[in-house]
Amino acid sequence: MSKVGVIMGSKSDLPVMKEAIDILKGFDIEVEVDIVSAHRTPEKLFDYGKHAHTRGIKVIVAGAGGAAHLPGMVASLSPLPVIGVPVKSSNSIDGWDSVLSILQMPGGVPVATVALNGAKNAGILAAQIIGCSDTCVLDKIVLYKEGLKAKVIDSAKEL
Ligand code: RP5
Repeated sequence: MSKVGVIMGSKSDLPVMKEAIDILKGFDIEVEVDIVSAHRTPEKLFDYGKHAHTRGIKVIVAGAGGAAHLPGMVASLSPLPVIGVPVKSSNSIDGWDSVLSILQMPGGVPVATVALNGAKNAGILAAQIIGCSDTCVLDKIVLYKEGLKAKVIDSAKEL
């Protein structure tokens, strides 16, 4: 079964990153969650980036705040697609530091960066990548999108 790896730089990122975990579980996708700090556990980061693809992980969602090097460094080490979540953490000035640290990658090393604290969208995007080769997941994403549409139509009726 395809897995998504969700990693974050600190336990303090969990309230944000939980939105990615929850939506992925809602699509019945197996999630492997870990804390990997680019600055405090660089050896673990290296090991994770080098080996995540060898244990069934197909996409990595990586969240970090402030000088957010985790998503980019994991992308530099792993052959897997990496989705970066900039987190507005306690050490972040205003969130732009984490956004730009994750967004402005050099040519050859992409990180698909979502909005500040946009972990839910990161989870959906990861599910969509899995859905490209897994029709069960694809069907669930089709239903999810139908649900989004129905909510808007229902809310318009309530006006
Ligand atoms: C980053 O520093 C982490 O990803 C977190 O967003 C931020 C603050 O970490 P803590 O000091 O709360 O552990 O590396």
